[in-house]
Amino acid sequence: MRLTAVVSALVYAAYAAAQNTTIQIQVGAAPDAPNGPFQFTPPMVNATKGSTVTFTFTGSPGNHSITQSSFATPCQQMEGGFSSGFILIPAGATDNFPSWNLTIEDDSAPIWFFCAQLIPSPHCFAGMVGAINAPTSGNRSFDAFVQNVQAAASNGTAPTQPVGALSGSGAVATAAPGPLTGSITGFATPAGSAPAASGSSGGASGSGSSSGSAPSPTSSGSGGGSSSAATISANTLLVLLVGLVGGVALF
Ligand SMILES: *[C@@H]1O[C@H](CO)[C@@H](O)[C@H](O)[C@H]1NC(C)=O
Ligand SMILES: *[C@@H]1O[C@H](CO)[C@@H](O)[C@H](O)[C@H]1NC(C)=O
Ligand SMILES: *[C@@H]1O[C@H](CO)[C@@H](O)[C@H](O)[C@H]1NC(C)=O
Ligand SMILES: *[C@@H]1O[C@H](CO)[C@@H](O)[C@H](O)[C@H]1NC(C)=O
Ligand SMILES: [Cu+2]
Repeated sequence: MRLTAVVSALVYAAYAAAQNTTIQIQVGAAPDAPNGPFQFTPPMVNATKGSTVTFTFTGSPGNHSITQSSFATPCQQMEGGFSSGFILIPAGATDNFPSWNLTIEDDSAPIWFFCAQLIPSPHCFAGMVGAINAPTSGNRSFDAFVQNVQAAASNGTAPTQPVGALSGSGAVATAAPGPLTGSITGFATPAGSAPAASGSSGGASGSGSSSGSAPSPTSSGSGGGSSSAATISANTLLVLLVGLVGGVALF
């Protein structure tokens, strides 16, 4: 009896761990990184409902945002989309990198995002985009999204500047990026705690006109390493515990 309770608690814990994983995405990269500084690494992850995607602003120097877009207009904040605002990491910073945690509320539809920074030229046009739960093939795949990015880059309509928002479509953060220590600063970061209903008023007002001579777009890449590693280890734990239950049942 008691053993059964313990074992089922363990199985439940493993199940919960398998469901709610923490997925890491790095925001920005070093200037000499293989695909340049304007990237999310990995650009594409899968995250089940209840999982947390932790973005870490490690790119130094960097001044980036994580802003939700639609599939069709990848370099514009979508109406009701989340935005971290911009976090400036000065040159030479090596630690105390701030993070931003997004909890996935709906894993049934892809969540698209980009960096809205315009300096020195729009990062989105350079391929600084990402996706959560995007299909790998088909007409709404990550590759199709990247084609929309390339179309936006040649069209040249600069990203409008985002309104900081904790709440997005399908995902929500409970706090602004942090900690902001030393010379690390934020611009247009969201204030307060997440509202119950969807937050931001959208904030697409007017459009800039700097037709960026974008640095060469980065390849679409297919990361996802850390997410699958997290999923695999949680699943492995589950399998081991199920095995344990089986073993206990024999005795
Ligand atoms: C997993 O996510 C669900 C839904 O958000 C939540 O109720 C539960 O407490 C989470 N479990 C863990 C272990 O974090
Ligand atoms: C960081 O980016 C924001 C938004 O473009 C801008 O307002 C701010 O001046 C930038 N900071 C620096 C130090 O470049
Ligand atoms: C994000 O989550 C991690 C892990 O729980 C935590 O250490 C960090 O402080 C969180 N960041 C913010 C800005 O809340
Ligand atoms: C995410 O899941 C979709 C659907 O199962 C799959 O096609 C895709 O390869 C996965 N992506 C990653 C990065 O694991
Ligand atoms: Cu950027």
